Amino acid sequence: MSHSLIHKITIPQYGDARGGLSVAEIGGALPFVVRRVYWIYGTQPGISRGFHAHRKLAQLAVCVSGSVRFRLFNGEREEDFTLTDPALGVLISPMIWHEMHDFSPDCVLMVFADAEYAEADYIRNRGEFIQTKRE
Ligand code: T46
Repeated sequence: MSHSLIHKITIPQYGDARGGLSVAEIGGALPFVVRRVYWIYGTQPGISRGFHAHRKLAQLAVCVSGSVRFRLFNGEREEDFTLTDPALGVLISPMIWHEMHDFSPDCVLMVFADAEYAEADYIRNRGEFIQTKRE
């Protein structure tokens, strides 16, 4: 049996009667030291994003508001997972092709990354990605 491509991380919640509070920290939900955080929001209807893999970068994506569907592809098979819970993260490991679809209008997707931005780390061509996986 093959392992799932979707590696989910449960983020501790300390919400109470006042509302929610979730924490990602080293030794807890964060599997790496974070060197960059970015967030994607106000995505226009019908827009999909991603369509690339990273050579070395590891990331943890948390949908802190709304929902978004991730499609992960390891060069052989694809799996989809919809993030709807601000207390759940999905790992985007190196050399995993990823796409984001079906952003809800209120979606805020927060991404924690283990390195600074580097365009050279992206593989933005699916054919090149598949070829690189085979090498
Ligand atoms: C990823 C998925 C989940 C920067 O200059 N610095 C940054 O840190 C980022 C993230 C982006 N940019 C620039 C590069 C492009 O000119 O912002 C522009 C839009 O980036 P991109 O088209 O790569 O956005 P997405 O949503 O397709 O992908 C993003 C991340 O770039 C990517 O690393 O894994 O979200």
